[in-house]
Amino acid sequence: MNLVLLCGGIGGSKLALGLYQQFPHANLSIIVNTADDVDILGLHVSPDLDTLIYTLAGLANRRQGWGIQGDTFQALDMLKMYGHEAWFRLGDRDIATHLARTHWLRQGLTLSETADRQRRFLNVSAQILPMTNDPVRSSIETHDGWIPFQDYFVRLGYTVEPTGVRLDGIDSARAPTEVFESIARADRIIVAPSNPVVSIGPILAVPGLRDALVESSAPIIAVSPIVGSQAVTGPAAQLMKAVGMPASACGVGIAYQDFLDLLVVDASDSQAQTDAALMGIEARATNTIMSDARSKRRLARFVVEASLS
Ligand code: FO1
Repeated sequence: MNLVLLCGGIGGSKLALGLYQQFPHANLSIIVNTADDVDILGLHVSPDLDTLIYTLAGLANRRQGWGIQGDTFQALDMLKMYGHEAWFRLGDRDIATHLARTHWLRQGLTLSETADRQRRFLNVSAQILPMTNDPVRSSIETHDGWIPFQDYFVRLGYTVEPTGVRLDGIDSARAPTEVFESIARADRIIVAPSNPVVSIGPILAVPGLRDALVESSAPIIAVSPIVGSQAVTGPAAQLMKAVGMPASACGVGIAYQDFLDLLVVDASDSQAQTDAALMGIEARATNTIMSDARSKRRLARFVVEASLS
């Protein structure tokens, strides 16, 4: 079975892990957002790629979702002594990843090739596919002007009101061939419960990618990251409002309606299925909160099996 997952960072990686563990014999290809990538002191940091690969490799800091379990911050402490801002908390072992990636990129490898090397060295068997090898960066509009995504998310802890989202570089970005090939051979395509604006949005905005989904004959199932009017984690609801989308599970379905076959909503969200039906979106409810290994695998099984019936 060929499974394709469209994935952002923390929420997406949880479902990725569920699929990876529940379907160990499937060919799992994961298309990953790279619009959160950031340059820190010349190092290429790819938060969503790293969150995903660390999660599948069993290295992730499970409590915070990002970074490496048990990592230390001595390099960052030293950088502070040199007057460097330290709000983006790079751990020592994590810095090794960024050093290796940046070195490989300077040797001429593409981001896809670095991700493939990284996952092989960390014994991850899933195919990890950055959405593009070209630089695409999200910026958030606030009442004080535009700021880079990581400033909004990490430095300001998404406490400022977003009023718009921009994806610099998206028009000239190209998806690597393997991304289109994975979609073409997919038996199921799953859209993770990741932020529909700044995680899944950039993937869908890479020229040609959304069309490939619309044309795919594989069932496409999305899991809503919104329960009621709130995101399970992070600023998805605020960002959806900022770009004029209803901040609800149904709003997620509307955002994907042109290619979506099934929307999976949380069982506690009584309004979601009714609203989705009114919009002509087929929805099914289950527990979508992935708090432990069992619930991740259970949701993974649900989304794959739901598309059979
Ligand atoms: N998220 C935080 O909330 N605070 C951090 O200091 C932080 C550091 C960090 C370092 C490396 C990395 O790969 C990710 C990191 N993240 C941090 C997470 C990350 O920036 C966001 O979760 C994603 O960009 C949103 O998907």
